[in-house]
Amino acid sequence: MTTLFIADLHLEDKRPQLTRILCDFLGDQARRADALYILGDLFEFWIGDDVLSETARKVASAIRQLSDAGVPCYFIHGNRDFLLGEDYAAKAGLQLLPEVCIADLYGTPTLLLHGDTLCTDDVDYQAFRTQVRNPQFQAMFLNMTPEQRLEMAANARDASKQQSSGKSMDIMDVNATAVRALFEQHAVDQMIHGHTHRPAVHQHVLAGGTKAQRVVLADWRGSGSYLQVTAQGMETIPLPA
Ligand code: LP5
Ligand code: MN
Repeated sequence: MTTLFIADLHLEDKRPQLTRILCDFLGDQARRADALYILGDLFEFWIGDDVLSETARKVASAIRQLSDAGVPCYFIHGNRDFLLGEDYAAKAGLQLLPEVCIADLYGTPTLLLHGDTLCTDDVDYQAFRTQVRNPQFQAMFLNMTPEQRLEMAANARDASKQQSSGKSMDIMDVNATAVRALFEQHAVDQMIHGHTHRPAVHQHVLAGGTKAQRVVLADWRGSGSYLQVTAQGMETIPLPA
């Protein structure tokens, strides 16, 4: 009885070794899981289901084999792949989840999300997010040619890199008040997310003194890993290169 979590893989054609590590994991450890949750930024960027990279095709086929073998595979969008749609999900056998959801992990209701919405001090990012999550903006973007979309995504990446280098680490981390508010809104005391690339287990004290645990997933920049949750507890397991 085990549920697995991964996030922030940032897969792209330029880094085929990461895709291979994922495919090995999907065909091995993940086969024995009750479910696999991918909490966003599976891909470095996503410009539409009609423009599939070689990496995206390989990943779809590997996830499909896992879901066909009976392991449900869930996906929550990240800030890089929020345009991943139902067409790709169907191809990959992925079930798309809303941006915040609750999973019952062996008796512990647990909030799952990418994590970017908790970074409320990063007002420039939140403004950008509001713009690009607007359905009208997305329809306009998806109507552009693949070349135009690629160029726009590359410009957004350049602007993001430039602006992020001038932001403090604190601004780019989650806001503790936003975290507590989300816990209290959903009346749960466990949360798992990614996005900040700062893996850790944090303790929060909620109104009334209740203690809550927030687990931040590791990214795959250096090497691959996954979080394994069982009835006994959780553990981050590194994957061989
Ligand atoms: O991803 P990461 O960790 O490097 O940085 C994020 C935030 N940046 C982003 C932007 C993405 O990297 C851009 C790539 C998206 C690909 C999708 C393509 C499809 C849509 C393209 C539409 C243009 O998410 C970064 C945070 C950081 O996390 C930490 O939380 O700080 O936020 C920013 O840097 C945002 C900037 O402050 C403002 C962004 C300016 C971009 C301007 C682009 C112009 C196009 C405008 C269209 C509406
Ligand atoms: Mn992210």
